[in-house]
Amino acid sequence: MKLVLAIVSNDDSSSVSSALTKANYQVTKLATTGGFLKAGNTTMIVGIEDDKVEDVIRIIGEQSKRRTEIVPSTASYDIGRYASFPVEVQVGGATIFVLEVSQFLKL
Ligand code: 2BA
Repeated sequence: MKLVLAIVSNDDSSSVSSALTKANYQVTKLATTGGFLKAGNTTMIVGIEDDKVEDVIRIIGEQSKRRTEIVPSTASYDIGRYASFPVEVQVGGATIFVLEVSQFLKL
């Protein structure tokens, strides 16, 4: 048995967990925080049989593809004067760990 830990952006967490649940996988979502950006992200925990690992990774990847989004940004030109302009940022993606499970119990 394997344990998949997938860290995804909060924006993708709902579609990732819905797609996994729809495909009959059991999922636990943890509210987590990235150490570098100190921003919230979501860690999914999925316990599965070994032959399901690829399918779970595929589903997570489909729902959390890296993409470019245009977001508004502001620049200050001199005291009291600001201009707003769009900038491209990369969002989405997933960081995935696959761990060996030595025991799986439900008491
Ligand atoms: P990613 O590499 O896509 O990582 C997204 C989040 O996944 C990370 O959030 C962290 O919560 C988790 N993560 C990634 N690799 C991990 C690992 N080996 N062990 C445990 N957790 C891991 P943040 O730490 O807030 O990082 C956000 C993004 O900032 C990263 O995106 C990466 O593009 C960049 N980054 C992270 N550390 C960096 C560093 N030391 N220097 C430059 N850029 C960094």
